[in-house]
Amino acid sequence: MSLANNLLHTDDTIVALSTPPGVGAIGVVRLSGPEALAISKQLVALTNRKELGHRCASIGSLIDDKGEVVDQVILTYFPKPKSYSGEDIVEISCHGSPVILSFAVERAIFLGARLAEPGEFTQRAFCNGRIDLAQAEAVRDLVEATTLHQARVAIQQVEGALSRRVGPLKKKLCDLIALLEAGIDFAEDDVTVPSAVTLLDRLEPLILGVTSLTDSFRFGKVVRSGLTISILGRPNTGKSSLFNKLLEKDRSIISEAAGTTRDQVSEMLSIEGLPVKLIDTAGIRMTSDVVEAKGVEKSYEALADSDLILIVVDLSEELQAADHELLAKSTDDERCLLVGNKADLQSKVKLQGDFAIVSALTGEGVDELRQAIRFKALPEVTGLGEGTFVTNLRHQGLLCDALEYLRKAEGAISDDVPQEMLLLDLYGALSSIDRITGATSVDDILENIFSAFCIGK
Ligand SMILES: Nc1nc2c(ncn2[C@@H]2O[C@H](COP(=O)(O)OP(=O)(O)OP(=O)(O)O)[C@@H](O)[C@H]2O)c(=O)[nH]1
Ligand SMILES: [Mg+2]
Repeated sequence: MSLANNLLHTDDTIVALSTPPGVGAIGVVRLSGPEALAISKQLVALTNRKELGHRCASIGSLIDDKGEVVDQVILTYFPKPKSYSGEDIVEISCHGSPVILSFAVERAIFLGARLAEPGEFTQRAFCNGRIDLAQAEAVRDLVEATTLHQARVAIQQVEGALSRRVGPLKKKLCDLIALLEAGIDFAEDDVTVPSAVTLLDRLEPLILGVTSLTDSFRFGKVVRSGLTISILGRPNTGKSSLFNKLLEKDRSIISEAAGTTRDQVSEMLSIEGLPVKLIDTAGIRMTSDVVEAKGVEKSYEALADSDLILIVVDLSEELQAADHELLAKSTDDERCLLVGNKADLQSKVKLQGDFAIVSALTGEGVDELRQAIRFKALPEVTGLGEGTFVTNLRHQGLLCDALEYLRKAEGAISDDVPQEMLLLDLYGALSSIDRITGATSVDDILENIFSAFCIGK
């Protein structure tokens, strides 16, 4: 059965292994639903007590159908409604043998539980109003985080950071819809039809709010999927040395011969918590060597796919034609970050504008370069916490849809289109926003109309 079929089916009890399959020191079997407590009582004989305490650990024996002991386990009972799923939950920590864990799950199924679908505990948390949709999606991001920084952002969203930003926008939209509905439905009851100026005044902050969210996706994408950084420069400037230094291992070949790197070398790493694909490229120069020329071609290709480009120049030598070409590029392309290398040697170059100074040989300035990379990829945007960035492509799509509807509504007001038509656009925006956090019911809007206008005289 798929999750969609299960969506409204939450009156049974589900069971699953919550820790990864395979051998471990412990493995946790989790039950959620109305029979969770009853099933766990038949599954485990408590050692010291008759009843499980609320939210505390109790020791017991996992037993088979004949009452024979299979394992010594710890039970934790989280009574509804303040559990993760909003239902009764019992977690059984067994010793981490796959045989014991399968036995516990199978025995729970025999006693009346059903094997949980992937994500079903979180789905129940959503159905029981413990979390909204955006929070549920962030749980998945948290579980899949590959850097600590991604985890920190995801946990902020699990705690509702994004929902708290979307919520007030949705409230403003509902207010505006209520204002229009009341004007249309109760026109005879002396409810004034809102003027175009009033409507535009109300619409403007909504458009701004949604725009600032869609703009944040540029940064949210960096947090979620990371970024691609290529290192570019003429031969022998120390690109491979810098690549290895950032990577903290000798991955790329370094030599004093110009044209050492001929093919692209790439590695994944974390820079200040951001997942990065770092690419070392062949030094850019005119060359008659066919293989090296191919490498140079690839270096230019790497440019196109990169979110950030480190342009490396050798400070210990006068700038050459290839350097000037790349420097011109770095001023035109805002993805470029200029890096002056070989700071340990006598400098013959004076760089202009923004740049970082490093020595790939001694490591001097490399930490500062990491910070500069992080700042360039993720500037401190207007006081927004990173948890409020839109990190999810689905959310971004829905916000763009909402924005389109709001802009249409704005045009409709200016063109004096009938307010019924305007409402259609606003409902369109609401339905897109609803799909981020969960639905607004007709009751929400009605309640808003009546509370705001005291109709019912
Ligand atoms: N003194 C000093 N030498 C460096 C520094 N960085 C690199 N070198 C030396 O410069 C030479 C070239 O370094 P590479 O890292 O191979 O340069 P590259 O830019 O990758 O060169 P190609 O792959 O040929 O394009 C080597 O002899 C390095 O040891 C530095 O910061 N200071
Ligand atoms: Mg190289």
